[in-house]
Amino acid sequence: MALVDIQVPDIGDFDEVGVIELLVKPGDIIKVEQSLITVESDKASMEIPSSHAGQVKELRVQVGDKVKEGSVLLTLEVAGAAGAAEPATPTAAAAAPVAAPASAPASPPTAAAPAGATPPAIPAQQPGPAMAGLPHASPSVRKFARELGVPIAQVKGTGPKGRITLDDVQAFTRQVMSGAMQTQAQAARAPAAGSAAGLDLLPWPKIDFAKFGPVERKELGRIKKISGANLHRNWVLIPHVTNHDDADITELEAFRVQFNKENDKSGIKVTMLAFMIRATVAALRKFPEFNASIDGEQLVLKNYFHIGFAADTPNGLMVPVIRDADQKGIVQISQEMAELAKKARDGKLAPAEMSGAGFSISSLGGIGGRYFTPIINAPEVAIMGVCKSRLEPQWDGKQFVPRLMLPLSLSWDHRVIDGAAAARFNLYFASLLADMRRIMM
Ligand code: CAO
Repeated sequence: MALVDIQVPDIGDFDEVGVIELLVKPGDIIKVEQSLITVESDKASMEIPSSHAGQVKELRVQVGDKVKEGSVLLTLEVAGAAGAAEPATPTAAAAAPVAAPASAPASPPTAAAPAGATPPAIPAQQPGPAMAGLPHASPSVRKFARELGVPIAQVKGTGPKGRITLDDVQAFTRQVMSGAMQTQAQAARAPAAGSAAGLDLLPWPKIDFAKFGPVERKELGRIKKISGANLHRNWVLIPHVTNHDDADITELEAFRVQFNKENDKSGIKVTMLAFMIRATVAALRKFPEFNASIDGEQLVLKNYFHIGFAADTPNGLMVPVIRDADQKGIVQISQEMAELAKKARDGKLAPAEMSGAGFSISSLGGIGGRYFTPIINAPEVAIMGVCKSRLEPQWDGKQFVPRLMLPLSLSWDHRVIDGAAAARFNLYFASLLADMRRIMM
């Protein structure tokens, strides 16, 4: 056994080059011609091969160092008699910068070198504008990626100037594997019909957040897991569009406040949402395709009026249903809504109380906001979102007058509904809230 210092060979026109990647580490057993480090000048990057075989005892350079011909890169323990390492002599061609296209194989020229010839440095890719858009990686990293079947264009480089390193390729592989396992687990849980199979998405980013600061982990609750999976499927599978509009509820709100005052002692409290549910029923009668579901190539139009409403609970979002809302008055709807919302918050809703809706309303009016994009509650085809009403100046033809305006956000399934119908639905819905006498017409 003998120790040999491996040096930088003649690297042509370059006086000094920067070490940008270490391709071996202490303890590695390496072969003659195996690439040891990648260096980069302002014109090209290249790999420096080993002139001997043996085991790496000590690395004598690190990333960021500047090296030149004769610099010692590492100490190698080699079998047989000791001897000074002969620096490899790169050929003129090897020292020339070569731009390697993303899909091109590494094609190390060492393979084509005549037997016994000193191994040349392997030219990698040329940095700079010519390489814009191409992944920045050395031939050995490309080869490694190719062997693993990794699409190198999708690997995020963490080396200098975004260079893709061996570690990056390995990290990408681990990420894909864990993503694939998650997808398999999800597929096992997902219903067969209407699955989102075929979406060729990147794996979810796997990040060690603790690197950036203290974190804590909390298991998602049961409701969140169930509603999250449903919302995700609906968001991905339904071509959503949202139309925004405003309803003038000045008179309606004044009436509601007056009514509640008159009935204060009875404990009855009617809510704006109850009026909206009645207005929804009237709008669904006029626009039946909003009270429908897709079933294969058919549209199922519903002759019943069960309206879901989103309820915010400590455990997550739930959607209780007011059944046969067309047969109920505002007071009854208000009372039922209060009971159902309480049950939802107490975690006592029965499955039957959350099923069968033909259309849903999501009200953030008690909280705030202007507009939002509610996600359709499949198999429904539309949902009305409302936010907090506020006094705004409105032009009455002669002057601006203060009016209480309710922001509306109607999301609809473009497979069933068109934009014109959605705009008409909003207009009609707003006209009903502006003057509820229209419901009787
Ligand atoms: N504009 C202004 N004020 C409004 C309003 C509106 N659009 N809607 C309600 N309010 C007022 C109410 O009048 C009430 O005030 P008063 O007590 O003075 O009368 C207050 O806000 C609280 O109302 P509320 O939210 O308790 O009652 P509600 O009938 O409006 O709503 C419910 C009931 C269950 C829908 C609601 O509590 C809730 O959970 N909303 C959240 C829904 C949600 O999370 N949607 C998002 C789904 S997507 O993640």
